[in-house]
Amino acid sequence: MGRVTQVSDLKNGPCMTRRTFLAAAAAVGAAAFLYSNAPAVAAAIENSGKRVVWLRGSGCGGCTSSILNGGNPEILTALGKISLGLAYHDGLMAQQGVFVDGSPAGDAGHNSNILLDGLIDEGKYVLIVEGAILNGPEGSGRYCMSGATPFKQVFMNAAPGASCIIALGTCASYGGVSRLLKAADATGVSFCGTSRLEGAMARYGLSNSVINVPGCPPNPDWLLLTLADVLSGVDVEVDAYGRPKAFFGSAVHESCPRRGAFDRAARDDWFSGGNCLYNLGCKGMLAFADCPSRRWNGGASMCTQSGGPCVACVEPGFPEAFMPFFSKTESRGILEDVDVDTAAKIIIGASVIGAGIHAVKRLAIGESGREDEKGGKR
Ligand code: FSX
Repeated sequence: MGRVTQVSDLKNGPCMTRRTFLAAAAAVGAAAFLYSNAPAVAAAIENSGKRVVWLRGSGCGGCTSSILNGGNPEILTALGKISLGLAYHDGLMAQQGVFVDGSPAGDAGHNSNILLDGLIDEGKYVLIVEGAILNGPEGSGRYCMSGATPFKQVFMNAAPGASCIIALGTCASYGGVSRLLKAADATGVSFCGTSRLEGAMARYGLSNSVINVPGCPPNPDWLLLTLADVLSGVDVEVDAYGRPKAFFGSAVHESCPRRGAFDRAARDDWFSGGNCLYNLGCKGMLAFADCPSRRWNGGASMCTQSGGPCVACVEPGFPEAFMPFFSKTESRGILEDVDVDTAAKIIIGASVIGAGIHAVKRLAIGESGREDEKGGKR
């Protein structure tokens, strides 16, 4: 992560290093950032000649919906502002297929298979992958088909020519909800849960660089700003789970709008109150995302603000590590025997160093000073 790109090299405007670029993006949100920096990003993207190919595997479609619902800026304005060429997205393209309206479709303008093959031949695109990659049954990948081809094969065809891969959503990042069905043998692009070895890249012997933009669904800002970075040639600094630190560097608990209630030990035992949601299963201490400061739906609100306990949807262990969603964290054994107030202090410290759930658990156990059966500190 040593390279520092001068964005000013790419456009007329104020000098901006990688660090200030990311900091500005994280601080002001996509709307303000794109409105003030769009000419720079657009110039960089035009010069780069890069396009985006967007593939969709096993998911609910909520990732695309979330991006389309990003009202500030809405997606068309955002794409126009950064001159982004979205070359392929099977859910947003016009009707395409072998036959369209009863007539054979034998060209790239009407047949998405031909279009995608042509883009793959040309290479040098940013590949967005949405949804998990399924290997079942028995390694065939046929539980998730794209036309007549297993999605697994479509991904394997497209990945090598990508200059960068963005895994969009928790399914594409870590396997997500699809991992609950064991027979599906689901995996994310570079991770399966917390395991890199089980991720699709390692399994299929691929080596492209991958950035994870998790969330079930992801916030539109996270994708738009990551794309702006990638397409501008700016390095994106990521954490141990491949997430941009600018968006996933601190625990939701740290700046939760109900944090004051937590500190006063004012915790609700049923929904619709105005206090801390910890007793209702909130996992904000274990979820690393900037939802409280960025918020959703054009900055209107976020889960805990609107009364819903955080379910840690951005984490590699989501969903099974955090289920049942409405049970207290201690009862899942995640924090073991550390009481919630001690854990909260440790987690704030862990946020500072950008630690994820495993580091939090390790720190929590370390602070409790327990010894394992072999006599060593765990
Ligand atoms: Fe997964 Fe996307 Fe959750 Fe859904 O397609 S990240 S199930 S919101 O939408 O992949």
